[in-house]
Amino acid sequence: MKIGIVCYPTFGGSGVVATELGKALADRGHQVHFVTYNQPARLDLFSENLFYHEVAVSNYPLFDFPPYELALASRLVDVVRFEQLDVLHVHYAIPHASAAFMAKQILLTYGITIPVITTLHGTDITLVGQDRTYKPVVTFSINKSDGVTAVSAHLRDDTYKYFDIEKDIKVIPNFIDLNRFSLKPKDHFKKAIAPNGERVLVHTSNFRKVKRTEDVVKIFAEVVKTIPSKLLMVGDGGERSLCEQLSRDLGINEHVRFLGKQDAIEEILSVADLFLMPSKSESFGLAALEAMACKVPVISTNTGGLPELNVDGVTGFLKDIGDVQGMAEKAIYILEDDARLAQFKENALARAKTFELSNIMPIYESYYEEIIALSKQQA
Ligand code: GMT
Repeated sequence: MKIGIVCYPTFGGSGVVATELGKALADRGHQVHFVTYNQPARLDLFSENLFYHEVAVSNYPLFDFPPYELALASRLVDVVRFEQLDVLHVHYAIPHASAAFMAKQILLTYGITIPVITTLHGTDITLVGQDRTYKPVVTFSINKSDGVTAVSAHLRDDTYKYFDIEKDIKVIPNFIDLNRFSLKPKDHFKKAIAPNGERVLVHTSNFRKVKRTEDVVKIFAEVVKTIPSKLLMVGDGGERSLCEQLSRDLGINEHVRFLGKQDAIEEILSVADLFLMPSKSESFGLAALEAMACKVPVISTNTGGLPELNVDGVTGFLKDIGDVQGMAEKAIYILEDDARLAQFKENALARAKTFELSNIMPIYESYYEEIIALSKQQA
């Protein structure tokens, strides 16, 4: 198959999922064309089957807001026509689903029918999509997609709850490439982070408000009172400086390290003992799955799709949003006993294995085939 993938090229979860999926499809012999405004963060082009088409947004003094969606739609028309793609798979509805719809209509004038699959990732539905500014367009473009997938059952249900959707939404959970994440911890790195054998807690995110990163610092402040430990904060975003200030105010800054954006997240996770995800909303929690793939148990909230990933009392614990004390108590419970920690680590890995790339990728492949066949029938 020749597949066009549209995504955000940043470190966000939807871009990571799109990139890893594209790479895996290319490995399986499909030709994959990424169409976006920057080369995706995890995309290397050392494959004969991977292509990257940049969307250039030309500016003009009249434009206070350069029209990215139009530039994307035009680029999609161009790529679909000249690369003869079979299907377009767009990740994150805003604005990719509506740009793809526009491209599809234009392509019809050239006698080309291209099916569009939209994958919903989370904030495109739960936060941004519900904003009145975007809602009519999001509803329309989901309904006009030939196929729609959501990364968790909870996100599918939320989409039906908050939007007027007449399409079937197929749940295809996110996945993990266990080969990449089963690294042996690097002793010198572990020593540098935790010189006296302290436990290592990790949080990774884009430090947006929805991640409740201040709760991470507050949970750790409770844990470090009883358990000699260190906290690694990975990523960057609006809330980072608040967290830095909070860790100083709480007098724990010598135990907290802010590492900023990191490519080799698996190396950091390989030295970790516990992952903290106290998010307000999380459609799936890919960062938690990455941690579990590195044998790291997870303390999370019980929001969104997290209960579909993190199993309470088995791979970690789930608590209500804002229950800092409860999360800290469960973190201490896991960390205070070597044997218990080892069991939680094994459980986390076993759970991650059920989301192995090789299990999930064929589901996407057969969904593409189904949607392409359906679109041919309807043409
Ligand atoms: O978490 C973010 O804010 C980034 C966002 C994205 O689209 O890049 O992540 C969403 O998609 C990820 C991949 O499917 C999910 O694992 C995250 O749970 C989801 N984030 C939220 O729902 C807040």
